[in-house]
Amino acid sequence: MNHRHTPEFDLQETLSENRLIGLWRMMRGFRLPYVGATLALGLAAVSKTATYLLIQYLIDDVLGGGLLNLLPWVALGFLGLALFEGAFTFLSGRWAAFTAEGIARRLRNYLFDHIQRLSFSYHDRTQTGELLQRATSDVEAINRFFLQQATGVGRIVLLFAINFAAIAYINVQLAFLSVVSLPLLWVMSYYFFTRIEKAYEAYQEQEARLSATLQENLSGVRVVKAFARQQFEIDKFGAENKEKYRRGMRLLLMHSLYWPVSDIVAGMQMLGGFLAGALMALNGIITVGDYLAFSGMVIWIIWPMRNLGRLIVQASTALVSYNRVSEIIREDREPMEAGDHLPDGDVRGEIVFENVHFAYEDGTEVLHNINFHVQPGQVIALMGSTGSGKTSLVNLLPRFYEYTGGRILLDGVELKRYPRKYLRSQIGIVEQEPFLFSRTIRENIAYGVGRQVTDEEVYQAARAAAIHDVILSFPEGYNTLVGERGVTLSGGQKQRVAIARTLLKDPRILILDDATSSVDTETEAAIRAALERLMEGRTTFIIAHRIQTVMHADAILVFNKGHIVQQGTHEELLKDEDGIYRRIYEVQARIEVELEREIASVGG
Ligand code: TTP
Ligand code: MG
Repeated sequence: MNHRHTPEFDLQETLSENRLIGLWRMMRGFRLPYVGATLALGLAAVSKTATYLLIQYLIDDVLGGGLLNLLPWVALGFLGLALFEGAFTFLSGRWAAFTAEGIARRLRNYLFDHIQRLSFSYHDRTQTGELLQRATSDVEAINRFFLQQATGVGRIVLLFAINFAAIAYINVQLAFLSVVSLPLLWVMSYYFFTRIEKAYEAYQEQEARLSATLQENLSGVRVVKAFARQQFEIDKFGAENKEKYRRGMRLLLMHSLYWPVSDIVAGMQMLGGFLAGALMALNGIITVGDYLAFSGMVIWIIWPMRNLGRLIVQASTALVSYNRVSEIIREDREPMEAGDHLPDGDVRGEIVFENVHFAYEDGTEVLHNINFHVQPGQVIALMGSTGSGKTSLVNLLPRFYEYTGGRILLDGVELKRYPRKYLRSQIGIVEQEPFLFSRTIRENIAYGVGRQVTDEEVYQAARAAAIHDVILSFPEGYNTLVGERGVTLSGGQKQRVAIARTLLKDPRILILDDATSSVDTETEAAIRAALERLMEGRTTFIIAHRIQTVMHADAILVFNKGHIVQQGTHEELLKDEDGIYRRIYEVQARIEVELEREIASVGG
């Protein structure tokens, strides 16, 4: 059986304000083995009760009534009942495990799938460590719930009902006397349930904080070392860890208070039951066999009562975890397919911005009234000081974020009408801080194309990105592992692998977000020459700080604080004596001249 997430099983639809209903719906597809597990436990319980009734029969009728020839049969009966009980206990364990592990597996797969499909803004505001903790620890709590508590409830109810009925069959009064403390146990359990729920929630929150701290520390380990801030980080972690310890102690205190208290109540109840039974037997109201059977069965009435309390208390943790997991599930995915305009082939690449405004979720506008027009195949350069909104602008094109005002037209059609999936197949973006996976270089370059690629295709892309020779110089060439288990690439090498990855995808619209910032001018010139061929026929956005990089563009947009303050070709922009572009040009030219003089003096 394959329980992969399918469109028919959308966990989002199963969510419920009532957490028990939500958990019940989460069981869809696993209810049969669940019912099987519960019934098997019930049958095992029946055989236990039957054993006590057999004891009563043995004493009152076989021994007391002189039917000694039946003795072997009674012995066989005991053996059969024991085997029966063992077999069904085993089966129940298997089915419960199948249910719980199956549901947990499906939930994990669903979460993995779901988390990747959430919007950029969701990930902007959510800590990785927090998500990690919910996808692991909270899923485990839900797993435990199905493994122990969900099947346990059935068993407890059945055990209670059967033994209560059996005792009532012996004597009704005795049956009711055996359960007088039930309301007290319930009130107590409820009280602890609410307390433990709160304590556990606080505990899980802190655990998430701790794992977020750890995760961030590991990602930023270089910064920590570079600034020699180890002690600061250790103290920070220590403080978070201490808080977790404190909350953990509190949680365990609640548990360890509840257990003995419920045990005392249960013990008193049992004692009372024995006493009442003994008095009845002495007064001849019930027989000695009745009493012996009762004293066996009453345990199986008290035990479920006490354990139901425990189970309710333990279930509180699953309910907390259910909430934490459903907070993720409730988030809507980025609708990848939504959009009524799906062209058959590729886009031409004509892009028009009309009075475009954009603000991130916090509401502060970072792009104001942007207007420009790009013909298919043109190269557009974006320049401007850091934080002026260049990355924000190009991120609008693949619909990573939605613009908040104005219109963006692609081939004359508003961008919002294109499905995101289509846009992203048409647009290739080399991110400002490219991320490479801990896989081989070849896998990293081939990552963006959803098909098998030939070595020659990979080499070609790598050559265009001026990284082919570098890769060949590694001992294992294209099979060299990148990252933690392999070579550490320099910033410029990483950028070039990322460029190769995007070139191989062969997009109609190419976005290079500061993609050659860590590459020396000579290598950049080589990349530019190769790109020039590749850029032919595709609309290209280049974000860069060097005049050399942008000067050949068909149009240069100069940004300042979210506004386009200048636009035109290199020559046009230079004419404006007071313009930012001219100033940047002069500063860079001066530096260049000085640099050449320096080099000449050193060389001479
Ligand atoms: P960017 O668009 O990142 O500015 P930039 O790309 O021009 O800067 P750089 O040259 O350094 O790459 O940022 C514009 C503003 O938007 C800035 O105030 C930070 C803010 N911002 C967010 O709030 N969330 C984001 O995800 C990004 C990318 C930027
Ligand atoms: Mg940027």
